Amino acid sequence: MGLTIAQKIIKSHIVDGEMVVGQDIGLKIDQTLTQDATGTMAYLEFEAIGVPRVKTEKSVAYIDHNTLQTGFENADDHRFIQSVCKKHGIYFSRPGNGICHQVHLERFGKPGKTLIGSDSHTPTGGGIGMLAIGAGGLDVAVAMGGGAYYITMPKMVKVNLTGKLKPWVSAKDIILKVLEVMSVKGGVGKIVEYAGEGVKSLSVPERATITNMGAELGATTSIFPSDEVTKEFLKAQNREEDYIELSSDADAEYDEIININLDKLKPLAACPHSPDNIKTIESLSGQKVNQVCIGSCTNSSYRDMMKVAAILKGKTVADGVSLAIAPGSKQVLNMLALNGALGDMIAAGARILESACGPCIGMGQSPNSGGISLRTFNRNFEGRSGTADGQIYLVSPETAAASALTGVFTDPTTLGDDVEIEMPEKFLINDNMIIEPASVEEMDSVEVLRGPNIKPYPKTSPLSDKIEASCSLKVGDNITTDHIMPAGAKILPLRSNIPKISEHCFTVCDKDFPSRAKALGSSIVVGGENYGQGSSREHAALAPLYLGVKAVLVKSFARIHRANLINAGIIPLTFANASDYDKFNLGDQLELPNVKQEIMDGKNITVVNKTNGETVTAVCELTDRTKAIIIAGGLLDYTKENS
Ligand code: MIC
Ligand code: SF4
Repeated sequence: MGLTIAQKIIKSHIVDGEMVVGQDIGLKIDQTLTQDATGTMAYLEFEAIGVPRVKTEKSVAYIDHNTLQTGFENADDHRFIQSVCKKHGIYFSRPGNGICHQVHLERFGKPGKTLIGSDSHTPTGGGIGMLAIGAGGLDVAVAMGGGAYYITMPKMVKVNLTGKLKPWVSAKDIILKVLEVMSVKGGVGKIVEYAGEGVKSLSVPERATITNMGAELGATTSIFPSDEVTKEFLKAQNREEDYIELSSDADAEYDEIININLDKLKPLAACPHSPDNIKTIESLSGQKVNQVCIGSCTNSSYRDMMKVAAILKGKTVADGVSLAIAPGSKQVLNMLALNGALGDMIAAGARILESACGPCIGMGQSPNSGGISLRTFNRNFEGRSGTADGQIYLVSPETAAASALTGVFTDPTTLGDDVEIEMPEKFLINDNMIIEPASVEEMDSVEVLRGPNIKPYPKTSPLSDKIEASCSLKVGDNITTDHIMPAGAKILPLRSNIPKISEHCFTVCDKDFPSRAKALGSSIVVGGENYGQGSSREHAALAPLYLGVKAVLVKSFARIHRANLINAGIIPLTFANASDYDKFNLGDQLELPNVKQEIMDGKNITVVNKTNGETVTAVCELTDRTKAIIIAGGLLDYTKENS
């Protein structure tokens, strides 16, 4: 039987297990990336593992999330990461160099290689034919130390693209369409591969927009073939030697096939508060807009920015609209500055931000109360913008720029002739903001610089025979990591300080959760479907760990968050019967009377609700390895015990 693209890369990297859907497989990891908001923890964990120099082909640390420096914390974290990188063999991308995924695509991504990153949008690399997967910081630390990265062998989905996008319709509209079809949980346990005639007409950055936002499907990753378009892109980045051709075999088998006719696609928006709440721009047209933000790892490439500049040229942003633009990388920003496009944006009244995540992670530019904000980003979860009642719509750069000028939702297809943006024959290459690590001879003399806000990993303990705990919180479906561990300008500077950041855990849902959980000592969180969707932030597991959460009992989990819970030694339980969810309430006294033995024996865990006398069965699907991790008290203890 022929293989899909992802199966080919998996086959050449598998070091443990078999390529059978549903089985745990260990992969050799060629490259890693971290960003600063997850990076400090990842490097503290790497230090705790005790490997002196990374064993990957290339590991890169980016500073792009916590770039607002309203106190010493973020700057200290940047300095810490820079010094760790120097010492341990990691390349350091300085603040100002751009958003991790955009820069990685430009300068480091290679078709056919494996990449894991401590950021859920790492699948951006799929746009260049990499098997690029988002993971928890600890998984990245283990991979940097030479350890395998484990995933459940996913099912394969083929998205067959026919036809060609009509003028003003964008790659963003393709992924919004896929989200409409598959939903935010439709990709769990799957890899999405793009195929068909339509692929050829998409440039690498457009492909990367699509694989980037595949994270919102809950998919393990998404990937495009590596073809002539890929080769041209690598050539223009002066990296032609990194090219290999990669496509699926003609007789490759897919578990699911989705057909999208690009000719028929219209400009779309994901409406508040979920990336799969899709409507056409046409149906929203005329509604007032207060803010427009253009940028983020989804839509900040040279092509996107040039398109926006062309739409804005010679015009003025509507009064009552604030337009913020953050080009994705120094390369992009510098090219716009040199060719005049930046001048067109500034002249139109755009507020130019540094090349970083910025408003996407609530680092500034929160909209006004109840404000309607059109963003080219990938997530519109409630409160993420920093304004609790902000109404965030996710749209293409074309729709965003057109609407910024009119002040109302505007379908860009009404703009007349499209502007064609040629991909440059050569990008502007200047890697002067990437610092190389110290040589093997010099690395020992590098001092790691720590600030007072950097606190150690929380205390863990091996699994006990039984757990007695109260239900400290009951939540519904689609709880995101932004609910569990909110971000934003005030909380992000605490990413290196678990005791402090824990004070904000779940406060979006219930402001008393942190004090209640702490007072209870041991507790269990109960939730619905797709629990933990969104970010890879392991803080959404480490803060609960610090607050004494022993298990999470839900209807279903999102992939990365479930892995982060296991890594933190928190037991991920799902209801055997989803209706048992109704048998649990806040404050109930719960007991897992025989949990350790039951975990060792198989997968069924008894949960007794002592408050109402009900006993239910929960499922804890673990492999031998993940069982050992839970029993050891988490991946850090397990790794130390086994190395
Ligand atoms: C996000 O988009 O939510 C983030 C911020 O990039 C996160 C990582 C983090 O929380 O630090 C992600 O996507 O993994
Ligand atoms: Fe940064 Fe936003 Fe991309 Fe996350 S989704 S990496 S916050 S730009």
